[in-house]
Amino acid sequence: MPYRPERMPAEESLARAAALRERMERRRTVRQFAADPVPEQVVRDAIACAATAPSGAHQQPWTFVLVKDPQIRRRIRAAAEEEERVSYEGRLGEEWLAALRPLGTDEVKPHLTDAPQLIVVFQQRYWLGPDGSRRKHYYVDESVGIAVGMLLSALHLSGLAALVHTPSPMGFLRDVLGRPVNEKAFAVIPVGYPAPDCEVPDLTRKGLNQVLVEV
Ligand code: IYR
Repeated sequence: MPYRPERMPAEESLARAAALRERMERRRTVRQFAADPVPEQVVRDAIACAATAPSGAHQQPWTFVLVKDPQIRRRIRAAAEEEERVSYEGRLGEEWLAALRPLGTDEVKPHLTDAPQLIVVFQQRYWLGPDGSRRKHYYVDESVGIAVGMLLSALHLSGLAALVHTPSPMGFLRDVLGRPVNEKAFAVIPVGYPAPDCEVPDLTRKGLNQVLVEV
């Protein structure tokens, strides 16, 4: 079918790209959230934005679970902290622990219960029909990674902060959230406003000249 979006004048593109770049450069991962509620529709709209991501063979191999039930959130936190404890006590290995040290992370994950919203992203490793039949999904990691990138952008540009948390192993999430066997947890994303006393590590990003190669 035809696709004829109106072409944006170059000056407007330039202005928008520069403004967007500046806003995206202000995004920070947040680990301390204010207790204040966020407008839930903002989160739903951000998830809808994420679900516009391109995907392998347009299979859209993602499920976003918005976890509201405080009891389920407590179970997720307990299970995640238990796994993280084992990780931080040595499973990660010295090199990995050293790489994490500047971030100041540890096994205590209050944001899992305390952030006003919690999104758990699942990847559908294969398609599962109602009769149990299976079909292959293509480029699932790439597709879901792109969708999560779009989710983080949408949340940030809508004024909300987020954290991509990847408890490892994450198998417990499928059980706790009652997801089907074809789904595998990809990330846990607490969402909210930064706490009034929120701190972030003093990090700088690579400059464009370090990440862009023009040939
Ligand atoms: N999953 C652990 C450890 C962790 C790993 C990486 I790589 C990070 O960038 C941050 C944390 C945790 O959530 O603490």
